[in-house]
Amino acid sequence: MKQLLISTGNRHKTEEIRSMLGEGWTVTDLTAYPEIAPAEETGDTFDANARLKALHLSEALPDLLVLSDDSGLEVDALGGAPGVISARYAGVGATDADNREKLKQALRERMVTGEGPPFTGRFRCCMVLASGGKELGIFNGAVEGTLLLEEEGEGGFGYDSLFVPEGHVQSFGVLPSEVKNGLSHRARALAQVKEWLQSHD
Ligand code: ITT
Repeated sequence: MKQLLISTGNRHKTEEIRSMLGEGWTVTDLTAYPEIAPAEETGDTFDANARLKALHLSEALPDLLVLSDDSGLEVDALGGAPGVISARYAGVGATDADNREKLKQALRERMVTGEGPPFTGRFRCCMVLASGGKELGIFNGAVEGTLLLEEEGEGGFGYDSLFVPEGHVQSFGVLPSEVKNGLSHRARALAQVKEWLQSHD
């Protein structure tokens, strides 16, 4: 079995990556290393934070193959917010539900000015692969879509229940995980990671 350590404490990301990689891979994450403090996400781009997360862990565990995932939602009518601060949009320690509430409120405020709906946006994901404390590659994926003003469905995590991907009429909170994992920002970044791994086997 090949081993991949995901530099994340977000179990939803790990589950999606594990399921997309499929058999042949043992996938672990930061929850298996409680003694290692997570990297501070001080960058102001997805790329910068993905690098910080990958290199921080790869320096601590240089023998392992490390993959980071920095991701988030951009909404055009909000000037790209919540963007890189998607996980803490409603403040440090905010839950996914707090963040969704803040997003719905922000969209309602834009409606007053006649800007939507539909509100367009996208999920972005940047992944960095690292080993021996060095970057091996950087990979980006995005999925375009529109935002809902009320949650739809219980599936997924984060902003999934408010996001309808292009080509579909239901949110990621309703669509089966196989559909999300076939077209998501994370799936598109991971497809490039897989290609890189195959060509460097
Ligand atoms: P790590 O830094 O430990 O990986 P995190 O959740 O803090 O975990 P990020 O800083 O990359 O990760 O923030 C990503 C946030 O963007 C996440 O908490 C969600 O709110 C949102 N997000 C990213 N991918 C998503 C997805 O597939 N579906 C819904 N929301 C997503």
